[in-house]
Amino acid sequence: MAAILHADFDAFYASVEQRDDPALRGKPVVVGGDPNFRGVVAAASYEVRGFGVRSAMPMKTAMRLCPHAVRVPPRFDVYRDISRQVLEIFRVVTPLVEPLSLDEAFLDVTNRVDDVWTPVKIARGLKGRIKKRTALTISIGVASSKSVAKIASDMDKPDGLTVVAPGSEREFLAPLPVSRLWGIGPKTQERLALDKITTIGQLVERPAEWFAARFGKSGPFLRDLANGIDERPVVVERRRKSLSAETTLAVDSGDAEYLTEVVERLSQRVGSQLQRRGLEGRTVKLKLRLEDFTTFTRQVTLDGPVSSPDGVGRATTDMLRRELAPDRRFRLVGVGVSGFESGEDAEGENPLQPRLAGLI
Ligand code: TTP
Ligand code: CA
Repeated sequence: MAAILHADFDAFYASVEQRDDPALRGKPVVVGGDPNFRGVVAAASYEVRGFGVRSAMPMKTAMRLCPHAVRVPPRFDVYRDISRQVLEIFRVVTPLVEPLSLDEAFLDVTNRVDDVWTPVKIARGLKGRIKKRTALTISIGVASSKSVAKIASDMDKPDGLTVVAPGSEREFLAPLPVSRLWGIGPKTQERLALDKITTIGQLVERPAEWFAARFGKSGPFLRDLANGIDERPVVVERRRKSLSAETTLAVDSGDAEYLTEVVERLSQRVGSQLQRRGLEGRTVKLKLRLEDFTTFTRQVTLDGPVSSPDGVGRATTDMLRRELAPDRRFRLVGVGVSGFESGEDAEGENPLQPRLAGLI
């Protein structure tokens, strides 16, 4: 039976800011961009969440919900350093570490488990180590698969440790909302609610044919997830080559202002993903589809690496400007960044040898 850990920092950016500035401790803190420049909330401290403030919300909305919140601009270099330190700690236990972003990773500890080193003990050891080294807390989920471990790590935040014993996955998942499952977003959730399916327990009662009819190709996978079955391995080296986002416009448009806004929004999305993954790229791409479906891309290779939403936005809006013409109407635009130089996603295997005794 596999033993998988999912480790996730609590209110990551916000906790780092509170750690480094004692005046922020116990206060409602939001990390993110200036509300006057359409900034969004990257991270919200636990204190400010009580006011309804959440990640990805416009900063303006956040400040309206909690006018006395303290806004701090993000310090990505600091977050990246902490992320590296923690991955090093993880790799002392096992080389099988899969980072998902700066603040999240899966660990496959199956081969490290014995009578003394149970998965829970390994998880406790890691939490202690990380707290000592970084003065930050993480929450860990322990389970037989990635999917269940990830759901478990979220159950007891902050500073949580949730163990789902092998064999009890279904029971653990049954009362939880379907939205906890990978791939079930707000739209699917709404559709399922029409069928009176709101919990994972209600979802698993449906037969295999229903899953196939409802979800097509991904039906069997989703049915497995709902049953607590997930065979996906922890992947150590996933060299991501590019990050991108695209959107089909509600109506074909040639309007410069509107198109610029869409390209800026996509650039923001790609840029913030870059930052969350600690990646920097040199090549920025703009994808365009005309109303007659002709599709083409323009790309630019920058002198220096880009890792910020604004940097991506500058490059893409420049390229867009050159493609605008009075008789040209677009139906799709996309933004992508590639040519990564650093970051966890692009890192090779770590030479550190697993050494459990080092944990305590
Ligand atoms: P999350 O793990 O989603 O959130 P969190 O660590 O702030 O809080 P939680 O305790 O609930 O885990 O994201 C990790 C970091 O990634 C977060 O601190 C900031 C960044 N982030 C963004 O920049 N934009 C976003 O939309 C989200 C969701 C996160
Ligand atoms: Ca987190």
